[in-house]
Amino acid sequence: MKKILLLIQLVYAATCLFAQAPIPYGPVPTKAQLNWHEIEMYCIIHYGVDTYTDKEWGFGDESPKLINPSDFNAMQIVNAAKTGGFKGVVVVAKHHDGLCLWPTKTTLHNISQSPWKNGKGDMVRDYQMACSKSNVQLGLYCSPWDRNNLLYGKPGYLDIYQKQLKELNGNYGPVFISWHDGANGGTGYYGGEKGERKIDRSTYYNWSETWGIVRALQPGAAIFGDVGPDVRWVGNEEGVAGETCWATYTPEAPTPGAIASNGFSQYWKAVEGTQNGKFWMPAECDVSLRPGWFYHASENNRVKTASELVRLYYNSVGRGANLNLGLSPNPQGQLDLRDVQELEQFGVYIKKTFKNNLLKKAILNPSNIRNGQTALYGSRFLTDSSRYTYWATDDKITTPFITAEFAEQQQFDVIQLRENIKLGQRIRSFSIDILKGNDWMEIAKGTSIGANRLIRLNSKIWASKIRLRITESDACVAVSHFGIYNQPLQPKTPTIRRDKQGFATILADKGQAIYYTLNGDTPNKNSKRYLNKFEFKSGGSIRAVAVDQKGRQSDIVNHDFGHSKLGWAASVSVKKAQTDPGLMIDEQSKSIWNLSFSEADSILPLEITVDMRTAATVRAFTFLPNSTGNAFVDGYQIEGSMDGKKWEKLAAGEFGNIRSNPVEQIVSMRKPREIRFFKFIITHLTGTTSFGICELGIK
Ligand code: FUL
Repeated sequence: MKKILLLIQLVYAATCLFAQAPIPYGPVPTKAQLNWHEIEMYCIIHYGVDTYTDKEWGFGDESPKLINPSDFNAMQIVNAAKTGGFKGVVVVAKHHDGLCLWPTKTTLHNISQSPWKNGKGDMVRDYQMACSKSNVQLGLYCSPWDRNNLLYGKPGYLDIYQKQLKELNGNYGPVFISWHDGANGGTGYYGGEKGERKIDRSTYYNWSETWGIVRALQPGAAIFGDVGPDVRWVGNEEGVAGETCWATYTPEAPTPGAIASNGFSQYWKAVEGTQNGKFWMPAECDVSLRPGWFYHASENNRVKTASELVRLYYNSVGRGANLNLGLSPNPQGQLDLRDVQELEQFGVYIKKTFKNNLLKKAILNPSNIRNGQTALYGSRFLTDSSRYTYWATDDKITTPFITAEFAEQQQFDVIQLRENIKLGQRIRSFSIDILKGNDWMEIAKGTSIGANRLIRLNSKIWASKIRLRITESDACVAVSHFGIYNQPLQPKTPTIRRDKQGFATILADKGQAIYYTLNGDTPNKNSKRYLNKFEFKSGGSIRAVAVDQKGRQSDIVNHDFGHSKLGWAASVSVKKAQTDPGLMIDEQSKSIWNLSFSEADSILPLEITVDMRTAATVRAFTFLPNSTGNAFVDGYQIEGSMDGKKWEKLAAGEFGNIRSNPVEQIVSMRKPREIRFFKFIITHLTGTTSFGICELGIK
């Protein structure tokens, strides 16, 4: 009897406590979404036929025989991600070219037809094993668009796609994310029929049924799609969320081509989400470590540096979104050393930054604690390691503050805040002050916190008293983390420029020595010291490092230059209204040659002829599109000539994924060519009304 009474009392006490907890506000994350938030950073791995054909989107007619890596090593790839601090990897099990990297029963176009492991291999299985060994979570991407499949675009394909999802989600253990993207329909091989297949992307895949399959097999997986259902695409492939970024979202149809005032190439409301939106649908920021998603040897000098990754981290994870970084194994089946090193340096830097929350040694004084229950909602929960214990205020208190007092002055340059998102996204805006003499001085402010909010100050600040003010909240606050941190000191990465005359300059902060290499080697204190600008007309790669007086090294900066364009002239085959063709060859990526048109057919094929004035050896052509245009060049042909009369076709093809990832496109030649003139012939455009070219060049 006594025991029963005690139990009743306990249940009563627990109910009281529960009743006093803040009521969740608005939509809240599911278990799968909570897990996704905790992961914060993961990598998506693109490897397949494109790795061997030097393309971003395979056409679908590539032979599986191309896949024959000498040293495929899932462990090396997964470990590199892990060392960088990434807690998951998403394996691209099938890309748009349709080649399945696992021995599927749904199509012969799969890894069993490749010479790798005599057709007995299964790359998805290798990744699964590597992930479970390294304690990294596995995610899977099976492209809905399949340019190989005969039935794509017809009703029969859905069954195949759903069966592929069943195999992947049923046979490889738990996955944390099921990734689905929006690229679909268009030209392709389609079982040999070739041509264009159009689909209605909102009905063709019967998403409710298709996602139902994933849900049933993988209840712990968050489902990513352009517009959710669990995780939304941020709307660019630059890895950047809006400065204000809500985890909640009321989807709207995208407005293709519209240019946002904040400079994003394609404005989707997804970049900021919706304050008080209908659904919990946080943003994923995807961006590749290299310019493209697949490996291209021509991009080996353009691997993002650790400090670029740090910037992306603050612009994605630091805004409550997740970072999905693209990794591109090489034809041998591993990541290049440079990619591994940048990941590692990035991981070390972030770890060092967040090792020590200085607020742990401060006395925290909140202006209000919910029901006065310090033990349940007090400020000590702000500096513990849990994301779900929290400081809360009384229901009516929506603009509280909290002061932090140190025994002595502290130096810091990063501020971190988190809400307990199990209770929804509640806070609209906040400010941070420091005490200067007798006055509070605001040093930072922002809107939206959610799962994570980081503010990186421009310079280090000293203070012994800091204050967090919640300036607007939709409900009483539930803050789970407040931290201040000090980034490791490191000289600023040098910058490299080349002027119109073809001279290269390397700049670093005062008092720092610069060392550089021109042969691709990693520069260090033993490399050539930079003293004056030098001639660099024919281009190539410059790598530089700054070293301060204490011997600390900056990040290494890489810059790939094409041939200098001094004296070049350009002309265009149509007489329509357009800006000066010279803008395409002025070495200024911001100046754009633009052309407006109504029907693509009326201007295509469109020829741009460039006279380089003297003959040059060409290893590759480069094309930088205008990322803010309505239309993009995705079909091209390149011709070369010595005299401007007799032309030879040098290359033709498609710029896959150019709309979503409008980076510089490089068309490499098998053999270097000696030419004086080249023609860039546009054979196809995606979209209508206007398009632009920032630069054309050679390497
Ligand atoms: C996009 C695809 O079209 C790209 O090729 C790449 O896979 C990227 C991650 O997603 O939608």
